[in-house]
Amino acid sequence: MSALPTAHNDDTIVSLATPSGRGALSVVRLSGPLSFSLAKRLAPGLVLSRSRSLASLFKEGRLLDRALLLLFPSPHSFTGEETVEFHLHGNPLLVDELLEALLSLGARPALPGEFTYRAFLNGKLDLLQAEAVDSIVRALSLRELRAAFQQSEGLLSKRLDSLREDLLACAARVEARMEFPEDPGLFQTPLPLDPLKGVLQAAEEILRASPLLAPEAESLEVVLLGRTNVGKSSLLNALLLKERALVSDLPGTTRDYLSERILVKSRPITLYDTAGLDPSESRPLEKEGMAKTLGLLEGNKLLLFVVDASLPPSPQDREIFSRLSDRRVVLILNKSDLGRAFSDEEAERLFPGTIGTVSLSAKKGTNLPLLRDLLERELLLCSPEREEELFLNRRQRFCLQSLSLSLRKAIAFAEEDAGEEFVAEELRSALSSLDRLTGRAGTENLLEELFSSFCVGK
Ligand SMILES: Nc1nc2c(ncn2[C@@H]2O[C@H](COP(=O)(O)OP(=O)(O)OP(=O)(O)O)[C@@H](O)[C@H]2O)c(=O)[nH]1
Ligand SMILES: [Mg+2]
Repeated sequence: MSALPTAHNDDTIVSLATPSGRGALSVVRLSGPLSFSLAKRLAPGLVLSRSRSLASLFKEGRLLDRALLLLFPSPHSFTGEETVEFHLHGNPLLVDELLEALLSLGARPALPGEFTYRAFLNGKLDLLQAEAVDSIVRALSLRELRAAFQQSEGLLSKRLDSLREDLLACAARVEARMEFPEDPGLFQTPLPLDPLKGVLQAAEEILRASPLLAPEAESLEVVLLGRTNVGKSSLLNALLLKERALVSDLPGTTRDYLSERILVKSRPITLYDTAGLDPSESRPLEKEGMAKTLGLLEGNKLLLFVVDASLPPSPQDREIFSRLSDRRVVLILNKSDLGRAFSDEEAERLFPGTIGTVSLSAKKGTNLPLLRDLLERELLLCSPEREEELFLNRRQRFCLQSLSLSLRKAIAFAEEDAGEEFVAEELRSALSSLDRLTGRAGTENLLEELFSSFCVGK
């Protein structure tokens, strides 16, 4: 990824801001000092004092499109620079024509994240808000989206600002004691232990308000497993609402496991379809597939144990099930459309200790909502929703953790009377972690890396 051109921030940059492809509209965003004049070159009829106009765009004397143009004078735009948005008809050919025209007039293609980067440089957003803009685009669940939006509005920034003020006040008191050791008035002021503990508590509260810290904690992982031919792949397809996995009436269809994400009540779940388990299997490829299935069972995954309920339970089912003791297992009685060879009660006796039983038909889709409800319940169990949530990314979490570590050390030094210098040193590093978190003090490398992971046009 090319570095963001910190030295060329007065270029006028352009990019498609909507997904490429056909649709009702495509939006092209142009930002930088030449924006208005370039727009005027393409749309001679444009009145620059109006914030929005329906304008005819011309390229080499030919009418290109009639488009809605939004004009944002500096500093009243997302980037803080003069900005024009072109709302074109949604055809990639038109977009290319417009981009080409703007580039030939002196604009340059925007790099990934460059619009947000400029907003940050121009003080429109702090680093946390800028990251939140990216999170809004990437959010996979409503819950994450809500948190990202609050963060883009400065929720976290405000809390960190007040935390910084308190921390500065503590640091100032410690530094003053070092500066004027002779001054009896100051010397008698104790080290600011309680205020420091308050700051530590506030920092740790922020960490705790992020229930879904790691991306893996956010997504429930669910493995479909069972004997061959019981309908695991059919169930995966039914939950995905598309024919993702091959289904056939021959046992051993699925050999390599595959994974897909689904949303349940707007939250992501990773589903694995696996090779059917047949303890009597001896063919090498099939055996390898089964070994992979068993490998997948590691970790804290929810297991959907699928059986064909239209046939009497087989010893193979029992054998597989016996290997799943102490795991979270849901019993799926599939093919119930073909009639049931045993009752729910018998099933529970044969396969005891599961967290639930769902009788369904993957083929007909019967009772799938019951399974989805059960999955939703499991999701909520892994992280109950709270009033206020923060979805911290790895970088943010790392800064907060270093902040809290430095504060702990500072408090320990203060408590054991180790000397002001030690306390002061830890407080300085706590402040620097905090400033790295909000972007008040960020090295250019960090910024470049961060923004270049955004989408182009953001
Ligand atoms: N009647 C009926 N047939 C089903 C149902 N679910 C699956 N089948 C059929 O059962 C056969 C096996 O289905 P698959 O989904 O390939 O089963 P699988 O467990 O993934 O099989 P392997 O990949 O071999 O392990 C296919 O012919 C499906 O159409 C169901 O709910 N009702
Ligand atoms: Mg299969």
